[in-house]
Amino acid sequence: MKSAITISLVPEARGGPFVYWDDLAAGFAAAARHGFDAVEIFPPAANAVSVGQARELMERHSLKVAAVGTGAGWVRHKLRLTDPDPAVRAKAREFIYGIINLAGYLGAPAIIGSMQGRWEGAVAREQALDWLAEELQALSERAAAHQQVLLYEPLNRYETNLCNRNADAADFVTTRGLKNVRLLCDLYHMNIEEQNLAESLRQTGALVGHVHFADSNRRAIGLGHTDAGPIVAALRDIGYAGYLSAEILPLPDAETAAARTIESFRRLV
Ligand code: LER
Ligand code: MN
Repeated sequence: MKSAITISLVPEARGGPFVYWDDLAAGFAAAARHGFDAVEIFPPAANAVSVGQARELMERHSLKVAAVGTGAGWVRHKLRLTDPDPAVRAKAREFIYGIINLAGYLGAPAIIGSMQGRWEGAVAREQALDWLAEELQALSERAAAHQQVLLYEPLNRYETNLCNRNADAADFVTTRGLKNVRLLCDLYHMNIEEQNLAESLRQTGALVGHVHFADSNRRAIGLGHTDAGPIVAALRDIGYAGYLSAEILPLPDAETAAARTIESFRRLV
């Protein structure tokens, strides 16, 4: 397993669960100083990150890019893959295609989290899931062209009403035949929704594609009440070799959050 830490370049996401903010070069430098293997980037749009600059930073600091988030499509533009308006769904798809390409050029997968949206009003749950499956199929084909999977993230009940638990999401991607989609298992969402975090990861098995490494209170692992030992043991047992990526609040400050994360990672992994 490998370590990663988040960098947000989205001012509208202020207050959100990202350790480093606003400055890609400074975020890379800080991640390298703490000894992380990779950074996870949350960009405002695909064209806001220069592939050349990002590759240069990766090389200079010997860091990989673990994943690239698409949530700015929702936070900034209110685009969702399950919007009742087909024109909005098309814009959401185009926004994400751009990020899949950016991520692909950096050797990373893209994440579908908040852009999955929710079912509400005149849209029935089955209809929203049909739209989501259709979009994830198209998006995951684009990811495959970069030899990447597409990461789909179940979110807690306050952020979506589509898939809240790993088992729901696993059932969804399996029954819909989404062969190039893997799950992003975020320990913070899981702490709200799962009965047993380690057991849920064991059951998700080979579908675990990425992990957001957050404690119960969305602070660094070690600063809440999640028992991370059995979780890491479960990941090891299922043969997970991907990232434990700190999508966490920069509390009490970014440096402490990063230091506690890497300390916990080294102790556990
Ligand atoms: C995104 O990775 C996530 O976990 C969401 O909670 C962001 O709102
Ligand atoms: Mn997450």
